[in-house]
Amino acid sequence: PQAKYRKDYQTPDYTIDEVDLDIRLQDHQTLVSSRLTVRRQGEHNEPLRLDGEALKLINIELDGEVLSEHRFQVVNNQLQIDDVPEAFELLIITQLDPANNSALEGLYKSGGAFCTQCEAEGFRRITYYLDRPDVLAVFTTRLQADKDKYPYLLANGNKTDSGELENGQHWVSWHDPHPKPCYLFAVVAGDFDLLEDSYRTKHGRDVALQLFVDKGNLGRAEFAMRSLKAAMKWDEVRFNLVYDLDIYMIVAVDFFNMGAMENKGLNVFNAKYVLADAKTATDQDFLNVESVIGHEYFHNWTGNRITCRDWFQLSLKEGLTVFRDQEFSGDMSMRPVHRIQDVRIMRTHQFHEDSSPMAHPIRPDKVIEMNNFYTVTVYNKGAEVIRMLHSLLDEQGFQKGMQLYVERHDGQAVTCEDFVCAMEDANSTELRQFRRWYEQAGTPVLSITESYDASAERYTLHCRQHTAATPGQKKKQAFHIPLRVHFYSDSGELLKLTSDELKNDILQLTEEQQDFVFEKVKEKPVPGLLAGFSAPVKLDYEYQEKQLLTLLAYSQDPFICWDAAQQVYLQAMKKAIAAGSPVQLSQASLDALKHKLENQQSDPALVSLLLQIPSEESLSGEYDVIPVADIHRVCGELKQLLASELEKELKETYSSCHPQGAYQFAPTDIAQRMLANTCLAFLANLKNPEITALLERQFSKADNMTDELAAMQAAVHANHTSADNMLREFAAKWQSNSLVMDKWLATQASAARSSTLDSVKQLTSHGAFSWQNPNRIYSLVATFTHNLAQLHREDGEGYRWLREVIVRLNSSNPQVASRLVTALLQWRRFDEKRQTLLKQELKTLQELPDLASDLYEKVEQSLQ
Ligand code: B3K
Ligand code: ZN
Repeated sequence: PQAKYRKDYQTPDYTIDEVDLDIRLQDHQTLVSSRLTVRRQGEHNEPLRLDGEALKLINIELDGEVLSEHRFQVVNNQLQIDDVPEAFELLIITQLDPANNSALEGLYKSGGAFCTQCEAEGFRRITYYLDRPDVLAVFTTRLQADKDKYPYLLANGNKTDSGELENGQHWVSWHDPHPKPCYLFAVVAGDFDLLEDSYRTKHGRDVALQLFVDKGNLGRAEFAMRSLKAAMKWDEVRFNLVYDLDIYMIVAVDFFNMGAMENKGLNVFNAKYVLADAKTATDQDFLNVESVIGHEYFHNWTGNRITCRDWFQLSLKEGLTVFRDQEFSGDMSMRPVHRIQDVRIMRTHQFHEDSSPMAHPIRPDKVIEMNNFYTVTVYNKGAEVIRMLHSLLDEQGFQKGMQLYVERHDGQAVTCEDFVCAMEDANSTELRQFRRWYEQAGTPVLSITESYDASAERYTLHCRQHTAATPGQKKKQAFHIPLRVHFYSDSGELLKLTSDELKNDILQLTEEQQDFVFEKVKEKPVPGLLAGFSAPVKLDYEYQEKQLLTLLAYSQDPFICWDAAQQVYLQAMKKAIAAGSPVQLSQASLDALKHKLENQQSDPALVSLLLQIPSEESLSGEYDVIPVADIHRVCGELKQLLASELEKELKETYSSCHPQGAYQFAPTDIAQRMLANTCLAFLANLKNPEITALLERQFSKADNMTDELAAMQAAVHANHTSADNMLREFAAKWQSNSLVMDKWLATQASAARSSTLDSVKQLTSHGAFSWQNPNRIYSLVATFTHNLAQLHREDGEGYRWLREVIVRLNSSNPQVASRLVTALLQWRRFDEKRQTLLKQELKTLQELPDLASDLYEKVEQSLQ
């Protein structure tokens, strides 16, 4: 496999203005006729080179004449035609085998339906094409298939015609007036239940909304439809962006590598981000549906109308669209909860990636397999970079920038640089140094100390930033970091500190070292640093326990308040690891937490979040060499400690805060369930009959999946005696619902038991599992890879089994295999014994004769 570099970008030698596709769908012999209107760009005599993979070429005609063999050749997945005219029409006929396409890229079968996934480079598995995002064409698609099996034939744009044929076939044609890159192309054919609705845009356009789901699932589609309408409205109100076709379709499919895909006018979704009702989906599932439906809808402008010039620019659409979906979720409900969850993703997964062999800037410079770059860095750190711009320019300035970006670039394929320029020009400002966020990988560490001169009433913050080397980037330059700060008195009042450099609570860090001086400061303040998690950095400031408890009790900023609790836990756990002694919390800390529990009414969701201790994975982020056993020990001890010390308060809170009456998906109820279930998870560690009764009652009486699953998870994670019974009952009850059974698989894969690996292995033969379906694999295998202590067993059995799984998936679905291998790449972060074991598995993978490019890239990078 060959690497591609961002610096090598060249405009295409040819472009395609129109594409006319005729697709005759059959399980093993689908015929695709593609009629392309091609035009040379610039002066040159280069041949036309079209991308194509796993295709059977049946025929090519140029301007109506069959091309004889000597006029073209197929080499290295490219069809090359020499001596082509300035402008011409090309007809290409290819044959495909969708029923045997287990990689789920290009055209494939999901259950009984045909569907496609073309981003990033899947269209070349359908026909020969200029498969790059800067070639924008108008697509017309005619689909033909058996009418009984595939009553719905769907493609992008508007339906233009349809008809019946003899021998049970029918056809439908579609036209999409908006020029688009081929990665946004989609077709779906199948038999579905259809939920219909409509939306009138603020421009008065009536849009038909259609949601296609597997038969029998109509009742579980309503929430997704509601979310879609909310997203359409929100984008009009907050971003002034309005939908542009007369129809918007969403199809839910069971077999899908990722979450969903924003194909123009025809989104294809992983069913788990569409189907939700109280009985089978948790509150978190509902929130995920809302956010993914929003995300794909928001792509219609940020991604589809304005797309990426090349794939190195992926964050142009993904970082921005994640930022937009985060804001949508926050505006819809529970902003603090969403923000803290987003920060958790950054701290556990993105910081981890930033310190791994696959660390890359949000705009990568070098790519072997593009599918490897749909990462938390490009997506979530990309969104944090957009959020920093939003902080620096504020909402009004940011929206001015967005407006200019849309005006300038509608209908174009552009770069991250174009986006930053629009932000600069609209605000008459310069963001020269800010661009380093696009260029440099790695997580900056922000070290802060302070000094206070009581007699001069002067308070100074000394800030230093440093970013460790990442692969290919030895020396880092200083970032432009917006540091949001709040100051409190010891008794918790918000202090108004002033300095020329402090604007809207933000200090702008641009140097490696910088001091910020505040005058007329009457008492030494408690600094609430990085409020709102204002930059994707690691904060290194030695908080005293007393300061943390002040912030925990009084901070107005939910992130600071939550983070104060996290720091209390982290300090206690790290201390216990360093001393080799049991975890302890001071009486003051325990009292502070009790106080939160006793006064939970004002914000039960936040109390729930701040009680939750850091995961084993996030604690491991604190170490260069990860002490696996110690981490496992102290996490267990801290849970146990909190359960016993706070038993009374946890019980009282549990019984007082459970919502009354039937299940409702409403913020106040969600928040109460969050807190009640957090209390239950702690209490499950106390093995007494009263708690057993509590757990079992909630498990059997719950009228909703949130509470039912929470009880089972609490039991399993605490190794409670009721656990096995609950698992059995749950499986018996839900065996026919695969999305619910995914929760059952995941719960077992995350269990902190020495038998977990054995049960995971056994579960691969269970009826609820399948090696063909990514959702099943993610639930069981990917969840297991995040189970720190069980994956990193000392005997190396966890590694060995994971490697076997990866070998198996290397040939059937390399994208999924590649997601799983991540867990093995960080071998340098473990002790010598584990290093040896990990490297051995990586070497075994490296030597596979047919190693897919997805795995090749990561394994090579890791062993370098
Ligand atoms: N753009 C798609 C991701 C496609 C993944 C390709 N391997 C989903 C999204 O971000 O909305
Ligand atoms: Zn996206």
